[in-house]
Amino acid sequence: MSQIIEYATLLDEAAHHATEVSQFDLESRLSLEHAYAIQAASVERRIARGEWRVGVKMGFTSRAKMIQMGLSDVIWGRLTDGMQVEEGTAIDFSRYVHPRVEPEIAFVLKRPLAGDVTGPQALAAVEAIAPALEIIDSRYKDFKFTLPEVIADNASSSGFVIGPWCDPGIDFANLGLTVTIDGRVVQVGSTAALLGHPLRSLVAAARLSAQAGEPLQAGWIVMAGGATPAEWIKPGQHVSVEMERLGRAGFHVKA
Ligand code: OOG
Ligand code: MG
Repeated sequence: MSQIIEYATLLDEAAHHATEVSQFDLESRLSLEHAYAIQAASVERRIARGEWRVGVKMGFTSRAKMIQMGLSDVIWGRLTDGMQVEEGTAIDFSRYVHPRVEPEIAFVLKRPLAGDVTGPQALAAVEAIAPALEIIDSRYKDFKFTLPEVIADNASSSGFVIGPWCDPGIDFANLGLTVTIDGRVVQVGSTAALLGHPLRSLVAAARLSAQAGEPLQAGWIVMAGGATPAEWIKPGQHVSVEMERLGRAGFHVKA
């Protein structure tokens, strides 16, 4: 127990002050259960500072991300309002350790969704879908971690940017997308990269959140996971994702 609090404090302080920490579980001795307990305790510290829970993010739901980070298990993290970056605004680079960005699709729910649900059941709970960007920022030195370590670090959650909310009746199984940094296309992909269909990521989120005793709530956002490898971001840049049929979402990094 004391070790859970100790690591939760270490990681939360690092996220809060944008400092890096050394890996503490190089041999993956920490169980996944303990890793999620550390994550929960670290997010509790954010809640105690006045942030509130707004949803869930999924990780390693595409092969591109699994290959980039060398891990192959789907993970999840907790989103708070403090992580949301308003579309079109500028972030302060000094609030991050070594941020990266990746294109995702976001869901917002109109009703709770819990347990083992089917794709159609998951879709029926969706109020809207949106093109989105996730700003990930591992607190570990050199952005390197083991599976339990990244889970403990709230799956590198740091920021998320949501574009226009769209009708979930649009077929979003395989929408082309591009990530542009300063006018240069740096990644090209498709929403199909997410477990073959982004809805599968929502189905997994419903199961995993319920298992953790925190079922998905009406009004919650679910970020489905990066569809391409993540890109480093630097001060002064403008970053955007353009998604077929759904539109775009972007942000600036202050110089
Ligand atoms: C871990 C978080 C993974 C995704 O979309 O796959 C993730 C990381 O890559 O640092 O957010
Ligand atoms: Mg992500």
